[in-house]
Amino acid sequence: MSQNQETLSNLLQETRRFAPPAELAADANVTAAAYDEAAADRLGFWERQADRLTWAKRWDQTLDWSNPPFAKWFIGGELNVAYNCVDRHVEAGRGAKVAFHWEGEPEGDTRTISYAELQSQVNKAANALLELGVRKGDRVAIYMPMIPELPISMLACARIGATHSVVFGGFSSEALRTRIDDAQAKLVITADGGYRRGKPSALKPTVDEAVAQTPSVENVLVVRRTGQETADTDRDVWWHDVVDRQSDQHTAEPMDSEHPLYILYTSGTTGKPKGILHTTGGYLTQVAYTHHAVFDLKPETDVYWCSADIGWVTGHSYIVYGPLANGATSVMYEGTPDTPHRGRWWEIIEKYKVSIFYTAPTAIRTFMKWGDDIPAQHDLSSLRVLGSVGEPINPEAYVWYREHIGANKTPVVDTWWQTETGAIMISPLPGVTSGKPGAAMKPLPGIVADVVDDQAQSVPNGGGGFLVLPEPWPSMLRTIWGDDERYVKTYWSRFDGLYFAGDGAKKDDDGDIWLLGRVDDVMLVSGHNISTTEVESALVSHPKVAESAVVGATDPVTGQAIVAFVIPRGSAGEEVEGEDFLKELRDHVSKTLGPIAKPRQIMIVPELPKTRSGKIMRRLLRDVAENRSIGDVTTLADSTVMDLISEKLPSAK
Ligand code: 6R9
Repeated sequence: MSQNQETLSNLLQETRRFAPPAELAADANVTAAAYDEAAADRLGFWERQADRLTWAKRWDQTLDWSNPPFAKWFIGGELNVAYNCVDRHVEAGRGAKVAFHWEGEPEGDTRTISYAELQSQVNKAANALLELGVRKGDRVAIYMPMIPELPISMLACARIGATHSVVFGGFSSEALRTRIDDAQAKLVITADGGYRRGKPSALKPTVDEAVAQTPSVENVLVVRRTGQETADTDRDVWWHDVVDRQSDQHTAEPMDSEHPLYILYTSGTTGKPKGILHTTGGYLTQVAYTHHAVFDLKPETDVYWCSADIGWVTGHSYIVYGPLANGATSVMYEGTPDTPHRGRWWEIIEKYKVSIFYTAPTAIRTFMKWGDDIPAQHDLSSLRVLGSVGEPINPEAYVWYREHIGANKTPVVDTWWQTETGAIMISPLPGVTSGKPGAAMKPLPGIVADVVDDQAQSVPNGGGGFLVLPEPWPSMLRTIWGDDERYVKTYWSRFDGLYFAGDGAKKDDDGDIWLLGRVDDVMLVSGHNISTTEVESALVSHPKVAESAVVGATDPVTGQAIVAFVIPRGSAGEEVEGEDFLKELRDHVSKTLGPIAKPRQIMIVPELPKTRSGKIMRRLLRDVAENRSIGDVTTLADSTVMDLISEKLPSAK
């Protein structure tokens, strides 16, 4: 955002409201009183949430903020994460309860894993890690498909105090190598391959290439999943050889509350990936509390499904640690939403009677594109809470999700957070909040957030600016692995004493928070700061548009001009190619947001470039809009997408 501009323009008006269903509100885990309780005594509030966990030794001090921005939570306390996620449920007589209904991509390939079975698997894996020489404090890289051995490996690490670093199963060998190297991992856990789009997709060759150049790695532990041929070096050991023969008994050792639980790398816009470090007590407290509060989880009756990949922070916190700490029954799915057909997800919801579903706007917009008739063929009546994460949810996508997936009755919780925050920070509460489509609403009880201008002054209601977090929170990152200085510089130096998240936001007239995308993406058009999110949402509110991405391109007259890329809805028909349609869209944006936001140019495209967690890579689209050659595409989920878009360019208007 430019230095002389203090606020983001606040263009979008949205008046629809959705009150919580009366039944849900009457029986909600968390009521409005929690906000007052936390405001009256914030640290006391977090102590009560820490009591959801089982501590081997109670903490002496709740928060140490004497050396900001380096926080410590629950100092002196000791606990074991795996014990909290697994053993204590078995000890409480809930061993037979299902932890995971696992659904492989090939139909019929399923596994049901109870808490007792999870305990025995985690113990065996922990014993195997010890046999392979892994000790407390060592780092273990995990590069796996979405199979049960992935959470089992993470929990086995946590059990013995090894710090895991999960790397997305789709990343290149170079990306894997730099992450292994940065953390100096001693062991890599992987599989021969996984199933993706109906075919086995190899992983092991990528690992072989990476570890050829990473001397820190002593062994590679390989799960047999697809049966693909793999090279077998001295370093390699098969999971079925080493893990299966171990004892299923292992006593979890309590760890210090600040013991490093995991590192997760985020790419950031420049430079080498940042190893975000999360620790033990504060992290588990906040993921458990938020999973209980935001999804209203009733562990005895709910079936919960988060469709994310575990290689993303959403999977760490809301497939593995939060749900298991709460003793939830979850669904875990290996594959893509369109294999073998575009109704696969809805079939899974119907099969397991999923009651809480958590996914990303990118998926929702894809389903909008595919058409309403696909979810309509399935019984989705078990659903009672729907969640969204990863990007701002366009109001129209929110309304579609609520109507076509949630039968027009389920609350939609739009949850804002980051790898760095570890857990949900800003979100509606399903039994309390009257939802506004497109708004993340308020910081959760115990969390403080604000929107400030250039001078770090809180903006008034109706204003826009930078989203900041003024107070430390239990699951906050502790540092960037091995680089304290970069941690301070990246997150705490833009505004003195405030964590700056990198996102633009606005407060509406009620003081509720709307996220407006990364500030790097904000456009400056004729002196107005306009958020890409608002223009995209205006486009998506046109009945023939499923998805759009908007960028600012250099313009001799206006400084930057708005260029939009649009994917039409499946039902839109043939007329979406013509000049009339493009004019209709430009006029629609002008009418919705004002003439200042009217795109100079709109291109109809079949796909948009996205990262593996579904975020649109606007940087690449800026290259297209400014007629440059296209930059680094290695973190794209599908690297052929840019070719598809370029092919369409001659017809661009
Ligand atoms: C959990 C996760 C973090 C960035 C974040 C923001 C965007 C995530 C959002 C959202 C608007 C939401 N983001 N959730 N923006 N509304 N509900 O996504 O972590 O991959 O680290 O990305 O994602 O821009 O700063 P991560």
